[in-house]
Amino acid sequence: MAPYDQAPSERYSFLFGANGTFIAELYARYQQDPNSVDASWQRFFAELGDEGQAILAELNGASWAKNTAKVIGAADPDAPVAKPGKGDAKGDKAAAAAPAPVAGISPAQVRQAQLDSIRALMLIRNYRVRGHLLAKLDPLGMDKRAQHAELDYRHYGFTDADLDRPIFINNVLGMETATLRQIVDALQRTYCGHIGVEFMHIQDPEQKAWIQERIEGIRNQTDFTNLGKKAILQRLTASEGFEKFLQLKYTGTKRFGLEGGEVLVPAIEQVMKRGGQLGLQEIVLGMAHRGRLNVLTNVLGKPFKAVFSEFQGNPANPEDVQGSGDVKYHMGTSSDRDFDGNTIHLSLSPNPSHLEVVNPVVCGRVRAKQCQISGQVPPSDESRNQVLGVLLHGDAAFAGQGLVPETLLLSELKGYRTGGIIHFIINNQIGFTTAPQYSRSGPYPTEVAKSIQAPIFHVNGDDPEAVIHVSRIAIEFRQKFLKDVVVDVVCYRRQGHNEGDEPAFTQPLMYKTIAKQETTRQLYAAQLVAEGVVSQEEADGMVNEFMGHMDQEFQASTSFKPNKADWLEGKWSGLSAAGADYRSGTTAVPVDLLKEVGLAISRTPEGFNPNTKVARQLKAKQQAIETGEGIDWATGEALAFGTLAVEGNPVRLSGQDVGRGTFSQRHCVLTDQVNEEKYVALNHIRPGKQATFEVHDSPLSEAAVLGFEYGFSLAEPHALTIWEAQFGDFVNGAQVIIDQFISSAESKWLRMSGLVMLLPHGMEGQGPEHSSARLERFLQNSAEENWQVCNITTPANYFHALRRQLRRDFRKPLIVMSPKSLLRHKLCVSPLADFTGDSTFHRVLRDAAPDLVAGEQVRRVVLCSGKVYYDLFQEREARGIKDVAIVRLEQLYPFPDKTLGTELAKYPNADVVWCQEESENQGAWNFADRRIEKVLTAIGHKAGRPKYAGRAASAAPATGLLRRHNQEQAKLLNDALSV
Ligand SMILES: Cc1ncc(C[n+]2csc(CCOP(=O)(O)OP(=O)(O)O)c2C)c(N)n1
Ligand SMILES: [Mg+2]
Repeated sequence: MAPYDQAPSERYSFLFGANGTFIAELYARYQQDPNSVDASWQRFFAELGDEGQAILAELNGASWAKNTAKVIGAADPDAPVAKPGKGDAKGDKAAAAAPAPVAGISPAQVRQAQLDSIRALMLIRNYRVRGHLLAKLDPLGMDKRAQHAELDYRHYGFTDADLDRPIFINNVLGMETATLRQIVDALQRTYCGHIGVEFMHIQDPEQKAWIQERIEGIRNQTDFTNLGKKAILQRLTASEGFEKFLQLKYTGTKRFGLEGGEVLVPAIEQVMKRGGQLGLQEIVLGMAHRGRLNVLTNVLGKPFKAVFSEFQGNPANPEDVQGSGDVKYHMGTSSDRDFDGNTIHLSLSPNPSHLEVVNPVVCGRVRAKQCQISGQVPPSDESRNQVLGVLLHGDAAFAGQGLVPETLLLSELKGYRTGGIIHFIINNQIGFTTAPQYSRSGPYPTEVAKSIQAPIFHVNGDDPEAVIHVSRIAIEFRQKFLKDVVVDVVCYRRQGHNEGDEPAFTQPLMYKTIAKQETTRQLYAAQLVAEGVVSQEEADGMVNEFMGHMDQEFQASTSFKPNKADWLEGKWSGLSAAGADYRSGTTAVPVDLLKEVGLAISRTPEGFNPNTKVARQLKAKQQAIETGEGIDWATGEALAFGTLAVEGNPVRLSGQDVGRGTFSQRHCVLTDQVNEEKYVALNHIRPGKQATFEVHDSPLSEAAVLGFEYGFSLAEPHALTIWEAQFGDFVNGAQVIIDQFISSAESKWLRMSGLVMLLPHGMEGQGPEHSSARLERFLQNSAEENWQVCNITTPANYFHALRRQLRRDFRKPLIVMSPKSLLRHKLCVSPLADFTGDSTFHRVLRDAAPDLVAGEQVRRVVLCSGKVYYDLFQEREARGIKDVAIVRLEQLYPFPDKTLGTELAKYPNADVVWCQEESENQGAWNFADRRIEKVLTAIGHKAGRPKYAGRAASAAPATGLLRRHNQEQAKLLNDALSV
């Protein structure tokens, strides 16, 4: 039986003597008083961990005496053959007191043999835990690794005199007995060669045993066939040759070459090849700058001539497509590759310079694809086996960026699992000019991966077979256990950070060594020549052949015309780029459907015990639906979700505490008060005949979760994908996702997204950090119709805005300054009529007050957006003002200039005031003022330019003192309404 098939108690049985139970006795003493046994035993028991200790306590009766006797017999051929002693039975307390004599063998001999075994096992265990610390990982040989005390047999009481005595080790390392010399030799070969493996932190016994068996069972080597070896050499030739050719033709041009890490190409290919045999059909890749051009061409099959053409300054996409474009080492692509008859679809996500920020985006894309393949939410494990995320990281970035642990954190969470990402670290032992000792506190850049108990393989990048071997183990492990795996390829960077940089300014010694270092291909070619696998001529021939191919591609590049951009293919077919015209889409819904959804979400199933307060809310919901009056914000939202789901569009909502809702308003996941079972009514409108409403309370991360949802929206344009911030303020923790992806991806990379961001916003006296979603930042980033920024004031308008996301033939992100106090505001309700008939989204809400004076007599128009409208409205009512109109801008971007012009033209004699509750340097003022002025000019309005009524400029978004808040709020209302 292979060790990983054994129950834990069987695996540890060799630790126990039948008659002597030497360890058990020691352990009993240790348990009573740890100091009663010597220090090395204390360490041993402590390090055995819970599992080992539990088994020590439990077990007491294997074949120890027999086996140790055999060993002694082996050591001394003249000694009489041992017979099993008495007291073989489990739990024989009398026999446990002291080692009992075995026929012909003295108690001292038994004891010595047991001690040998235990010491050997302790040594073996510590090699499993720490052997990687002595592995020869650095191809440059500059990483001088100190001997570790616990990896020295003397540490366990052995001396050099003990090296050649056989020791019983119960088939550990594949040997029943072995001398200490043999054991150390096997351990060195297994754990301290070109592969260092960290796996003893994995708590799952099966996973841990699987890795151990893979590593120990075959001595950490794969026997490659000659054909396989030649294939590796060919791939190294291609990855080296491509960089060499670029260096030759475009000397000094930035390309962030892979030189020193060329082995990455066959390593990723191994994941694809072996993955294909294990059911893999699709891989989504994410990576930074380093080696990207090499991966694009040599791995994804982008034509070399296309890259050469881009080097010549030609665009990556055809001229007829608009967009600002991006540098070549940020571009994505997709392709199909065939490995032994298995076709793998590959796509590389475009990414910005910000290192590691693409990670959650890739995870979200993978998850969406898995949902599509399996047609279910959450995706099936089978679909997880079919779609894999592969992330390539730099060593400095993986250690340094907080988004790395934030994304790893998602790996086992129900709402975000993707069945494990394979991480490759291009560990070139440098980050720009910074050496590892300045960029991380631990020995490796990978420590953070232990937080999710991923196995970590460190491997010498100049040993291609070792790298490919661990890549194979990585994909096998991932496919079997659906968990993340890390492959840390220790290599070097032959050039400067980019090809124009001088690395010797800061690392002169390292770069002297690198200058003398033969390339990975040269070393491997020499190895294969020495092994007689290829001749020198054959190896040189491979180089010449590849360089010839480069020449041809270079010739072809001058006339190369890129294909049509692929951005509206596959799931995106049928959609098109947004034109300049305003399109609201058909978002109204027949009243019957509204009622069907409305009643379904106010119901609980038979026997369900809702919280009494929630039950009251449900009753109110039902009443509103039945009477068609007083639909509140959360109900309006649920109507949007439910109607979309019934119409076949999945809805995915994620963010912190979104199931209940931060403000206890949503309750779209109900909890039974007796058994805590959950009920999601939105999935019970038309069971089996509707799309899924997926809702996930997220971990406490903004960047990773927003990035994930953004990635999901990239792969699934027909789902409504929503991320909600707990409070809008916290959105700045995800600013890089907003700036680098959400606001600019369509322009840079022709990637559309219909993601919705809900950002609770409003000055309500809750202090500087619970008031502002930083509307001004979104408005500052608004250009080229990149997204929609809304500050909506009615449930019906919110309903239409959400549905509009999927009811047009293009996709744009929607940023909503969402309400807090309005969630319960008596006036912030809509009639059912506003959801049906010919109702639609209104970018501007006119003043419909029945007692307002005629338009020409209106003395002032107050323009505003968001919650302050209700404050203004109520203040106007309280003061009995009839000649001030209040007009709401529900959408700030794209700015509704035409509709606003029509509205303002109704009040030719009024002055115009922009009223906001945010400070003057914040909110929409600095964005809206010139646009309003333009509108006024365009319609020939005499007001000329708007006046400002709002808080004074401030460094913090809001005061922390409620009294001051109230004073400020009263003043701005007064300023706005006093003509
Ligand atoms: C978030 C972020 N900070 C800083 C930079 C600037 N920068 C670009 S590459 C680089 C070094 C990266 O080192 P490493 O991750 O080891 O990758 P390598 O270039 O060595 O392959 C830095 C600091 C960046 N691109 N992104
Ligand atoms: Mg690096």
